[in-house]
Amino acid sequence: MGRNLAEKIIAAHLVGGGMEPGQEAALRIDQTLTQDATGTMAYLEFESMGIERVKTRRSVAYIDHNTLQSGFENADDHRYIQSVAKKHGIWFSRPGNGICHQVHLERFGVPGMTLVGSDSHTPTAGGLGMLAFGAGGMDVAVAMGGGAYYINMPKVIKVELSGALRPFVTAKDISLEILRILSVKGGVGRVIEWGGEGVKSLSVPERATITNMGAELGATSSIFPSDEVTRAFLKAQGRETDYSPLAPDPDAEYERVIKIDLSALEPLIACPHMPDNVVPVKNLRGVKVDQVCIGSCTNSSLMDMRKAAAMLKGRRISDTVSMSVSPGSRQVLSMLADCGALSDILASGARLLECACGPCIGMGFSPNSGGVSLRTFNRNFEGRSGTADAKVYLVSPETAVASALTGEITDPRSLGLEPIEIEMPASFKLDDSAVIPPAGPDEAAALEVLRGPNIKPFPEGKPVGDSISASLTLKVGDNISTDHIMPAGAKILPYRSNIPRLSAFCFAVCDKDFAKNAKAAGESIIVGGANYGQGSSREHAALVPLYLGVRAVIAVSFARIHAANLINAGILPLTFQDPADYGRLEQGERLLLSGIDAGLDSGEITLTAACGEIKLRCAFTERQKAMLRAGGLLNYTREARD
Ligand code: MIC
Ligand code: SF4
Repeated sequence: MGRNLAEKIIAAHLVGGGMEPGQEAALRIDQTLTQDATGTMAYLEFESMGIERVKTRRSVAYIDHNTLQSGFENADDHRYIQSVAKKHGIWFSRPGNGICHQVHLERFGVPGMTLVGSDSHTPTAGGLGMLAFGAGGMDVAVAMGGGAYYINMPKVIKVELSGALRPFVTAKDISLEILRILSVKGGVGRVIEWGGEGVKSLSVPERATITNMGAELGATSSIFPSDEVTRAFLKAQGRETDYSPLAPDPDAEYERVIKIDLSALEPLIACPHMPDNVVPVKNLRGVKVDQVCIGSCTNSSLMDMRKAAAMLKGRRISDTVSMSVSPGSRQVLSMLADCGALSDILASGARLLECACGPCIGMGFSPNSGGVSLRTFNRNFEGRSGTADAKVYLVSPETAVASALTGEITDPRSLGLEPIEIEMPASFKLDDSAVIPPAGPDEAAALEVLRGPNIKPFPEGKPVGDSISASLTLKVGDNISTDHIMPAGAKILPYRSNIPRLSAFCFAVCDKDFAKNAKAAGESIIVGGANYGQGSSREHAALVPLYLGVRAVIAVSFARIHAANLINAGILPLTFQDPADYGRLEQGERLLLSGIDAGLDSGEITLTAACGEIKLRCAFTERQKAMLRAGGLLNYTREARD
């Protein structure tokens, strides 16, 4: 039987475990990436492992999230990351050089390699044929140290594309269509593999727009084949030698095949507050728009920006719309300036923001009260923009510009504009001067790591033990995202390396007293609904609850990265055997988990609550059980080494 693409790359990197359904596969990792909001923790964890030099083929530290620097904290974190990177063999992409996923695609991604990044949108690199995973910082630290990265052997869904996109219908609309079909839970435990004739018509950045939003499906990864389009992109980036062709076997098997006819697609829009709340743009015609943002790791490539600029050229945005444009990288910005497209953007009345995540993570440019914001981004969770009552919609750059011009939600096809034809450049502008190489091993030994006062030690997990008696300090519903658990935004992000300070904001969106109550309780348990922990890879959504005394989370189901982060932190993620039992628990009551040690092996743990006994499921691999018994990944790694 032939192999699909995901299986081929997994097989080529398998260093332990197995590839059968239900098994855990241990993978050798070729490359890692970190960004600054998760990077400080990842490097503190890496340092605690006592390894001198990274063992990967390439590790890159990006600064793209916390670039506001409204106090000393972010700048101190940047200096820490820069110094730790130089010492330990990691390349450092300076602030302003661009968003990690965009820069990695342009300058470092290699088809057929594995990549683990401390950011959930790491699968963006699947646009180049990499098998890339978003993970918590601890997993990235272990991978940098040469340890394996573990995935539950995924099922693979093939999405077969036929036809070609019509004018003003874009790769973003393909991302939204698959979200409409599969929902934010539909990719859990799966790799999404893109194929079919239609693939040839999509450029690498367009493919990356699609793999990027694999994260919103909850997928383990998302990947395109590597073909002549990939070769042309790498050649234009001066990296043709990184090219190798990659395709599934003709008789490869898939769990399911979904067919999408590109010529039948139309512009789509995700409505507040979920990326899968998708309808045709034309259904919302006339809804007044206050703000439009173009950028983020989903839609900030040169082609995205040039198409937006072409639509803006010679036109003015509506007086009632505030519009931002953040190019994905210095390369993109510089090429926009060289070809004059930047002037067209500026002349239209749009504001230029720096090459960083910016408004996507609430780092400035928050909408007005109750404002309607159309964004080319990937997430529209409630409050993420920094304005609690804003209504954020997700769209393509073309729909965003059309709406900015008219001041209301507008299908770009309705403007009667000529179709935009922009060729991918034969060569991109190459300047890696904003990427600082690591020191050689001799020089590295003498280098000092610079730590500012904002960098505090991270909390260490403790063994789960045989019983946990704790209060149910918080009960939440379905689809709780890590933006609920550990919100981001300009006020909070500066404390990503300061867990005690960060803890005051934990779950504040759901219950402003949570941090206070959890601290007072000493030890506590959280109860959640389905898809608990969806969204980002931030391990802070596990480390901060750990700091506040959370010992277990009981949910109807978990998102992949968050469940892994809980185990890495030594917190028990348990699910209800009967989801109806969720309704029997009350916030504030006392809970007892007993027989944990035997339960880890039998797969069943008993919860005693006010309503009686409830059976909980704990389907862990041997490695996960060992981690929980040791009190988390770092303790487990240290024990394994000693
Ligand atoms: C996000 O888009 O939510 C983030 C901010 O990039 C996160 C990482 C973080 O919280 O630092 C992610 O996607 O993993
Ligand atoms: Fe940055 Fe937004 Fe992409 Fe996260 S989703 S990496 S915040 S641009």
